[in-house]
Amino acid sequence: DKSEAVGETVDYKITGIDPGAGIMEATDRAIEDYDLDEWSVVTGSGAAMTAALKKAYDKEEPIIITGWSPHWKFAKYDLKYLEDPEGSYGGSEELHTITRLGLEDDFPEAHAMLQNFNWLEEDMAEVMIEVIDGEKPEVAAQNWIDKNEEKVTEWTDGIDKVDGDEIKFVYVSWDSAVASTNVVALVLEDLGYEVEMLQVEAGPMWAAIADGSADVLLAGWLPITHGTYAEKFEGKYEDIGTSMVDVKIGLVVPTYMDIDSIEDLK
Ligand code: PBE
Repeated sequence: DKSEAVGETVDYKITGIDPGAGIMEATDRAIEDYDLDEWSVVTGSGAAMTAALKKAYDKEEPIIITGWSPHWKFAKYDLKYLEDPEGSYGGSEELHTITRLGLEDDFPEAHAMLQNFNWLEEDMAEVMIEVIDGEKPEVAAQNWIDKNEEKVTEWTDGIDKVDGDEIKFVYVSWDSAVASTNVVALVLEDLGYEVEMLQVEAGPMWAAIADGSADVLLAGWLPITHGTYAEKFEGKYEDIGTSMVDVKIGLVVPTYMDIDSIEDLK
């Protein structure tokens, strides 16, 4: 039977990422929803996951990863999402910009820019691909800004410059969050802000916004991926809008694998 074959080839392991990621919680849910008792999820990091993917892919070996888009892996490899008829991973998600309470009063110019901030999957992909090809994130971000003046002008149109106010971003080392945080940081620096970027884990990222020790996070994946965090800290943050729509999480495999659905793992 198909599932036994697949399970055995990957040792009944799904290659996951950092334990605080919403996609890990969703994967635990999938294991329950699809009765995948024999299966386990290996924790690690985004970088460890993509390293494992590269290693398997180069040898055309089977691998099942927790995957999301936007992500550069879809540009570098032929991959497919496994169908999720139970909806363990939700449907189409959105990226929300989340700020601490009071940011609008303290930094109205930054708040206005952040509210305007939105871009497309292919925009973010450009930055991510340059970074994975070896460019420094801040350089890749600046290159994207230089090539997309019109879009950036839309975000900053009519917003006054400030004089060195300090604003602090929190982000996780997910390639997607690295890309967006670097781009927005440069745009705010151009408006006169001094930007600090603090890399943390997912739980501490939400907690820092809720307790006011940081100002902004750009990687709020809602409604499902970070739903537990959003609920836990309800009333202690402001959701100021979406920066991207139609983003997605799920289980991802190379197209050379002969399975199509999470059900095939049962
Ligand atoms: N991700 C990328 C994150 C959000 C951004 C899908 C890995 C998560 O699962 O929490």
